[in-house]
Amino acid sequence: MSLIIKGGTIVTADRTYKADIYCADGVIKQIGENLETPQGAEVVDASGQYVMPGGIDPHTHMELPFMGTVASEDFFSGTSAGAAGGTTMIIDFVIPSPKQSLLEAYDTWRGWAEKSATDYSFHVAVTWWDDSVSEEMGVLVKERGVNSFKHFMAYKGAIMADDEVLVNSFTRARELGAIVTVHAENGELVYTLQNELYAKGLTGPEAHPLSRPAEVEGEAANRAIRIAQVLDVPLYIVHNSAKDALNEIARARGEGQRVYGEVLAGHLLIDDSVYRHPDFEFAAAHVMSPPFRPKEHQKALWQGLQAGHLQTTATDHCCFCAPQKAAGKDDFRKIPNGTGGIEDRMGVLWHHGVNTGRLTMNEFVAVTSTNAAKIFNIYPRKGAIVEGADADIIVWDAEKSRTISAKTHHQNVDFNIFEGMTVKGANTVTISQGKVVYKDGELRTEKGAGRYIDRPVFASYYDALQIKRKTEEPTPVNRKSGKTEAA
Ligand code: URQ
Ligand code: ZN
Ligand code: ZN
Repeated sequence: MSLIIKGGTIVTADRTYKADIYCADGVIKQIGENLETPQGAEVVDASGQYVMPGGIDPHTHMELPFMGTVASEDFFSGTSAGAAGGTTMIIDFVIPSPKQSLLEAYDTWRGWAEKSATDYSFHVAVTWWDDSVSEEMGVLVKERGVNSFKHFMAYKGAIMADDEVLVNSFTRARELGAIVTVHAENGELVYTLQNELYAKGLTGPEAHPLSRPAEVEGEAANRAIRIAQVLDVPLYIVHNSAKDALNEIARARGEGQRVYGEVLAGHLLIDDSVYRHPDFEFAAAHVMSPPFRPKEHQKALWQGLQAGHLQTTATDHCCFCAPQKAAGKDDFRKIPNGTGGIEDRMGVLWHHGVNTGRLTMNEFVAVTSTNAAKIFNIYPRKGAIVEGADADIIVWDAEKSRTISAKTHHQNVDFNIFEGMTVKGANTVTISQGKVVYKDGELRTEKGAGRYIDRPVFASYYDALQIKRKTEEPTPVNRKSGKTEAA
């Protein structure tokens, strides 16, 4: 199976140039001007279009069992919808129940993900602690290709990690050379505010954002940053929705701490007015955590992305249909949290990022693909257009307009948070492992074609952190001599 992409302009995170790309055996074999078309190779005509690394969505939850139901998008339909929108890899989450073996949960999710159409990997959540968790984190790193561990600081009574779990898990991750990631909301505060609001008779979705104000996110972001700072472990904060969290990240990064920040396409474009919509289904369809925020937060998040305080974009694709959301009809605390977006992230970020001048095309590639590959240590296999990289590539027509709608999207959910939005700029072709999986509106994905992608530990930033730690090693005072022993 070989394929040649002719006549396009290649756009990577660091340069823009005209060249053809020849792919065979699932990888990029040759990049150069006016390449010969080898016998039997499929030709993709990219003239007048851009050619970019396929999008990497580092935050999805396909078929997640959550809040008494299961997300409606499975690994095949979700990765296919991603391919339709220019995303060629996801990093999903294994989320063990408290007291459940991490390895057992990992095997369960691996089974579900077998049906994926494009490549995938997993962050593993640490939702409880004892020696066996520490032990299994070691097995996951050394034998299962896991290099990132997730911690939900919210969801009290379910999967919330308290400070004891955070400190133990962060310490263990450092020993293993893994990065830690957090959902930063103070779960105790959320729990108290939820119950107070409900007791006051505020039972509708309009209470959801009131129960998790931006300060609740800012506190948790700061707490995670400070714990990571003291323990010398790199930290990645997922779905930053508020300037309260962004400011904590910017402060820490300004002081040289290795903290990375992710922002969702939805949080960049949607505000909290959605929760005051009179229609329950519309408002409930937007219930996710952290919630969509007042407008000034969107402005700050775009600035954070432009300034480099936030490095990646994602979707947190976690879909629940109206009948599922109706579980919270009389009690907002029971509305399954989650929204979709995997099919629209690339288009909405190009339209509101590149077409507005907020982002260059190269920055667009960085925040939709390359940075995630670097942080999660799979660059340049992923997120790059270089010889030897996986042939995960999109052909992008900057002039192509489309209007987003649940009526036409490929996502397996009955709602689209970007409903009615017209965006200019779209992938015309998506290539996964050197095969065309989407072309001019037609999905050609195959169930099970996706591969699990191992992610090695000790990314380069890790070594730097360990060197810093060594140089700051405290020296014991020799009480007999009364002098500090020479370092
Ligand atoms: O918190 C998450 O990331 C998962 C449970 C998806 N739901 C959500 O509201 N973000
Ligand atoms: Zn989350
Ligand atoms: Zn999530």
